[in-house]
Order: sequence, then C-alpha cells, then structure tokens
Amino acid sequence: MKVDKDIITKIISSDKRAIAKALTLVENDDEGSEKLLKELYKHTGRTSKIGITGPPGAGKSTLTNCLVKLMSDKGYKIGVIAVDPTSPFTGGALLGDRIRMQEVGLLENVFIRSMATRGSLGGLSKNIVEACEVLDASGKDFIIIETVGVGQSELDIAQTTDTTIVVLVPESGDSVQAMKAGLMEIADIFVLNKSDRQGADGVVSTIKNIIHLKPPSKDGWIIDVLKTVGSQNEGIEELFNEIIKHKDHLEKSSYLTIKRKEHLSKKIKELVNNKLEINFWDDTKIRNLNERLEDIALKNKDPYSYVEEITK
Ligand SMILES: Nc1nc2c(ncn2[C@@H]2O[C@H](COP(=O)(O)OP(=O)(O)OP(=O)(O)O)[C@@H](O)[C@H]2O)c(=O)[nH]1
Ligand SMILES: [Mg+2]
Repeated sequence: MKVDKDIITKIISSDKRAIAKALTLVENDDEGSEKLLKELYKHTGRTSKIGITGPPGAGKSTLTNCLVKLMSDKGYKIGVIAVDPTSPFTGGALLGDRIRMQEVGLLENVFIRSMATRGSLGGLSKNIVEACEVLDASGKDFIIIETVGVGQSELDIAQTTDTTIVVLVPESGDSVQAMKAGLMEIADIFVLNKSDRQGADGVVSTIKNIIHLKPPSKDGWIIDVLKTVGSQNEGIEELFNEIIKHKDHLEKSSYLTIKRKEHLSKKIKELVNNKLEINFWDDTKIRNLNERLEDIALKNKDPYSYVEEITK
C-alpha cells in the first residue's frame, strides 16, 4: 500500500480510521509499514506505556476495562492492545472479553485493538511494538498492553513498557507460579485481583515478603501490592494513582530516559537481526540448505561446519 502524507496527518490528529488502517499495515508487516513508522517516529514519546500481565483468567481484561473507563472519565486519551494468547491451551480471548472491550472501544478517546503475537524467535513481537508506536504518535496519553503471563513474549513486551502491572489472584500457589514465570522480576506494581475471594490478605503478605527478598530496584522504586475486585470496579482509583506515582517517579528520577534508551537499543538490535535474517535466507541459501540437509542428517557433515561454511 502507498503511504501518503494524508494518513500521517490523520494519525497524528487521532483519526480512528487512519489509526486502524495503520495498525493493519503494521500487523501484516506490509511493505508500507516501515515507511509509515519512519514518518511517525518523531511524533512518538509522549505516551505512558503500561503493561498488564499475569496468569490466564486473573482478570487482566476486566481491570483494563475499568482503568480505561476511569482514565477516559478523567479526560485522557487511551490506546489498548490486547495480545491474544496464541497458545492452544488458553485458546485466545473469550467472546465476553471481546464484547466488554468493544464497549469501551466505542468511547471517543479510546482506541482498542486485539493482536496476535508473532513467535519471532525469542525476540520482541515486532508488530506489537510497532502498533504501540502508531498509537503513541496518535497522541494517546496512555497505552495499555494486555498480555497473558505464561511465556517469554510477555517478558519481552514488559521490556518495552514504562510501567508493568502484574495481576495475581488468591488461588493457591499463584504467587509461586508467578515467580517461576519470571513475573516477579518485571513487576513495578502488583495487583491482587479477585480480593473478594478467600485468602487474599495471606497472598498479599506472601507477595510482600517475596518483594522484600529481592534486591532493591536500581531506580529506587518501591513496589507495592494493591488489592482490587475488578468485577466490582473496586480499587481501580488506587491502581490509577499508583500508575501515576510510578510515572512521576520515572520522570523525576530521569530513569524514564534511561529505560527508554535501553528499550530503543534492544529494539534496534532486534530490527537488525530481523533484516539480517531476511536478507540472509535468500532462495539460493534455502535451496542449498535443503540439498545438504540429508547429508547432515546422515552425519556426513555436522551442522556447525555447515554454518561456518555458509556464513563465511
Ligand atoms: N470474583 C471475581 N471475579 C472476577 C474479578 N475480576 C474478574 N473476574 C472474573 O474473572 C474472569 C476472568 O476475567 P478476565 O478479565 O477475562 O481475565 P483475563 O486475565 O483477562 O483472562 P485471559 O485474557 O483469558 O488470560 C471473568 O469471568 C471475570 O468476570 C474479581 O475481582 N472477582
Ligand atoms: Mg484477557
């Protein structure tokens, strides 16, 4: 698709149709998307990017909805990217989720998009990071990215957000699970959702104990654990205040600049890897690999020598 100046102007002035079109380009990795992102880059950087992650069914979408409504009432512009789990065991967003999301999506200053992660080998999901850039350039005050915390991609996505909220529930062993999944490492704010259920206070203490055992974060931020009942819109104002507190902390400690530079560095490396990979595997190389595979499988040649040979 051709990228004209018109779409850039429209995105910057927050035109919903233009944003949707741009996100589709980015999602499909369309030829035009890179050109578009080049133009948009200078308009990015004012958005606060918030990641909401946690185990399946913890209430991430419910909390996202509550937060979006609250932020919208306060007059903020919000973008939401709901990352569909591609794992067969969660099976993607439930219909109820989608409908609730669609309702808040109708608000004038809210833009919501559901996206699938591309399993880019151990790296960031490029299309999601790029979608954030589009929303950022469109002048959103906040972008919320909802991901299921079960794998590596969530940790990577956390490395592109300014503030990461980890949502847990009182179910037994959840906090231990979260530790295993590495969620403890990435949290700026912990939320114990479904606090209407039994054992909530116990889990809050457990999480607090685990936080105390961690070395203090290098930017001096102290992680708090908040209780919410998403389904009853309880604790949302407090959660919002904590988000603002973290945002202020990052800005005042100049750690935001450091953090964003780290993210940028990581992103550039990813982009280079991507380019190199695409350029490397041309038809000749793929044909060559297919021809030689049999030989390598039969142990007539080892993969290491082959790699050495083709990367010379
Ligand atoms: N009891 C109780 N139920 C809740 C609460 N918050 C959400 N729920 C319910 O928990 C279920 C899952 O909520 P979602 O918001 O879809 O959870 P999620 O983390 O987005 O789920 P996935 O995206 O599938 O991983 C829904 O049926 C919600 O209504 C809460 O605070 N208390
Ligand atoms: Mg969800």
